[in-house]
Amino acid sequence: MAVPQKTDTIAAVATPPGIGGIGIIRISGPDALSILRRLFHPHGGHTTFQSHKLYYGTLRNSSGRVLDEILAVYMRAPATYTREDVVELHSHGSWLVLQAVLAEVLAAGARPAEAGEFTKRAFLAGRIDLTKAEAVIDLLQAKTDGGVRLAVQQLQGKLLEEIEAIREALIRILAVVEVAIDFPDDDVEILDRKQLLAQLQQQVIEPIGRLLRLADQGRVIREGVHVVIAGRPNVGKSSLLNGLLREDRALVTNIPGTTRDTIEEMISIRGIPVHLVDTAGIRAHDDQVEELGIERARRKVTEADLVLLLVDAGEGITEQDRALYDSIQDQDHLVVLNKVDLADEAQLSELSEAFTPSASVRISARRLEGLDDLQEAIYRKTTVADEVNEQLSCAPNVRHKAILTDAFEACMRLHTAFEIQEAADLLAVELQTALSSLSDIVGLTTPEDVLEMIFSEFCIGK
Ligand SMILES: Nc1nc2c(ncn2[C@@H]2O[C@H](COP(=O)(O)OP(=O)(O)OP(=O)(O)O)[C@@H](O)[C@H]2O)c(=O)[nH]1
Ligand SMILES: [Mg+2]
Repeated sequence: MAVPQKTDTIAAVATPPGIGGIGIIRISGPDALSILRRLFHPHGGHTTFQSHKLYYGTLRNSSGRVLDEILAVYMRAPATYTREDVVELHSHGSWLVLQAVLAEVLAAGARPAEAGEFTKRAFLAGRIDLTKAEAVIDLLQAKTDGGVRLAVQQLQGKLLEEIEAIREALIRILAVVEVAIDFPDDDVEILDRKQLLAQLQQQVIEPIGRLLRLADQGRVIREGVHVVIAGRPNVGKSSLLNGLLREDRALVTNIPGTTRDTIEEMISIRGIPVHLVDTAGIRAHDDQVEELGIERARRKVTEADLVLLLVDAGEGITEQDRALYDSIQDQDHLVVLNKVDLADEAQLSELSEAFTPSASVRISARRLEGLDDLQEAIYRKTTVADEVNEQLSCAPNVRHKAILTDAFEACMRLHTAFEIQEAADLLAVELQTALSSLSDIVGLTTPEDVLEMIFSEFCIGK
């Protein structure tokens, strides 16, 4: 994206294509008002436009033909989305009308806006920081209620506040260290290393660590988790999928090897989108189709955020269960003892024992028993334990997380440097590194190519 020149005026259709009651064309830049005057003929013959007030009238092309009856609003800079003069034309929501109106606006001197250019102008004008600009994209693309909530909070500056507080703490420490550099002889008195270390720990390292944990949580809320139901044939995997969906989605029979392909469906557990995957029962077999299904099942298991290892409590633990259990040791997992209606307490305890230390949950997929407990266990396994989701106020995205990780590492090096009584100028270097990382998050020093990547995710007109 080219760096927008201050002098040009951009325009785009801001509403999505298709038929709608109303469609909006947005114009931003110094010529916005003159373009409005040229094309729009207000009812009642107004000759001046008050800022932020809607006017009713007709929109005409250069030869005077009426293109549509519209409402128009002129918003004077700087109290606008971009901090420039902005005009919005509210026409009928026909794509043809919108295109015709846009063509007139362009002929009158505007140029077509690039994707995200309105928001980029808001950012470059300093009205919003980069985290708020990213929140706009998140809000437009949110797929869950939780995702919308996080985006709105970020738009209101929750993440910005957290980052600013950490940045300020770093600046306070840097100020002391810089005095020590200027007066090297007084180094000992000026640098109360113990106190600076405590400050670094409490006001920088701990908050960054917390944000890093929230980043993982944010991913879960925005995108959900992949939970794969695995086990040997006939243990009741498809019955469990159906039970959690409360619908007969997958075929269930008493013939081992019923499910041959993977089946994916989504459920919501306390607002978290859970992508449930039913798989082919895993066993040694010479049926080629089943073999392909098993291969696919194994792949799904390795990609899962959480594996539910299903075991038939009526039959007890088998060699195959044991082998499968061993193969998922490095992954987050829950052991699910199914068909509890076919086992007594002693058998169940023995089974739980056999899978220690892994947590196990008892259910009957056929009788729909224990499914609430299982959902609760899934929720607890896939969400950060010390953060209550409903109260989650901000969650860094992937870009923020990478930067925060760099800042965290710089702070850990700084921590050591303080401890081993490193010279003040070396401390300053690490402090600067951490500071400049945090500045990248809010967009103070973000390189142009990164900005370009972020804003290109927007649609045109935003
Ligand atoms: N008694 C009892 N039977 C169950 C329970 N859950 C499932 N079953 C039965 O176990 C058999 C196998 O169930 P499925 O859900 O098809 O098992 P699966 O693990 O998907 O089997 P494959 O797709 O062949 O790997 C069916 O006859 C189910 O009715 C349960 O909780 N109790
Ligand atoms: Mg099945």
